[in-house]
Amino acid sequence: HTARLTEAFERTLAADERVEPRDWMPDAYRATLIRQIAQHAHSEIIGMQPEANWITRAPSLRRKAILIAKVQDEAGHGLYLYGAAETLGVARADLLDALHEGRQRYSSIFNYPTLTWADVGAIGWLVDGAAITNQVPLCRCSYGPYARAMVRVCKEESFHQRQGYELLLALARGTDAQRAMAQDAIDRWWWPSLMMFGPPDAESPHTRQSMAWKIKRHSNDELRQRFVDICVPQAESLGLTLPDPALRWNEERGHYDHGPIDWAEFKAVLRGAGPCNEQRLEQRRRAHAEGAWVREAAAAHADKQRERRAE
Ligand code: FAQ
Repeated sequence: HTARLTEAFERTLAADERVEPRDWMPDAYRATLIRQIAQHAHSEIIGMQPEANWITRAPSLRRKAILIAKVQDEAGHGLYLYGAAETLGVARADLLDALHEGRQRYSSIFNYPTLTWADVGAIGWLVDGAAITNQVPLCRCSYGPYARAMVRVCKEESFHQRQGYELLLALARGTDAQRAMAQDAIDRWWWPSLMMFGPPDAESPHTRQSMAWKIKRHSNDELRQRFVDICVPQAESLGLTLPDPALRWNEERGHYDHGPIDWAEFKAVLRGAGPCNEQRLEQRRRAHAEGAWVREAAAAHADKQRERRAE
């Protein structure tokens, strides 16, 4: 029986069709999706913190309105993603517990501080830029609910990326101090953005299987290279530099070569030893506790509605 189900599952993958929640799927496929989608959802909501740090200090009403909208979009992305994870048979409350207890991860990138206003621009340009590069192929992920969620998320993220680029462009064309602030932000966010794509292929335990299952469509290093190739000309048009003296066009490969990534730093951040790991989790736990009354009120309201309908 299982052999027949496995065969049907493999046929769906081979035909490039989507696996849907009611379809049979191998336990390990389900577990991998839960891990990746939950990590992705957690990243969206933890990712609200670094930028939210600047909402009250945005330099104009226009910039403030844009930033509030962006951070709100990230909350929305988290909700679609928790919803997609729930179709695999897990409860949102359990996923949040796993995040709060450090049993599930969120992206390394959100453990870095936002020190100046220019960091909001660098996050939009580089962090959202890396997120899009990684997520556009996920629109073709074999699991239907995740693939469909990615379509809207990517559209919103390309708006986020442009607002970051436009913000940096305004600073780059501003005073010397503004240009220096933009350059400093890029210097700090460049390398952590490259780490968002995950460990090098040779050290990535999940890539091979996830690619065979068509969850991932490209390896970590392929997407990282694609991102570097996109950013170099964009940095040139900003008139700012990327902090890597080894960056140069390789005619033979048809790609930019880049210098070595500090994987020890990446591992430290994953271990919880990044600059803001404790602060981010602490803030998340506090927000969850302070929101308990909202969840209780929503549940009471739903109960009342149900009772009324039953009358
Ligand atoms: N940070 O074998 P692999 C955003 C873990 S964008 C932390 O290569 P995989 C938008 C990995 O989980 C950011 N952990 O794993 C936004 C695994 O852990 P485990 C979120 C990382 O899954 C913008 C281990 O290392 N995007 O939020 C990282 O095949 C601005 C081995 O790695 C996504 O989550 C990392 N960077 O490939 C919001 C995209 N990299 O459990 C606000 C979806 C790896 O074995 C503001 N996810 N790990 O111990 C993916 O595409 C994949 O999961 C990868 C990792 C590519 C991240």
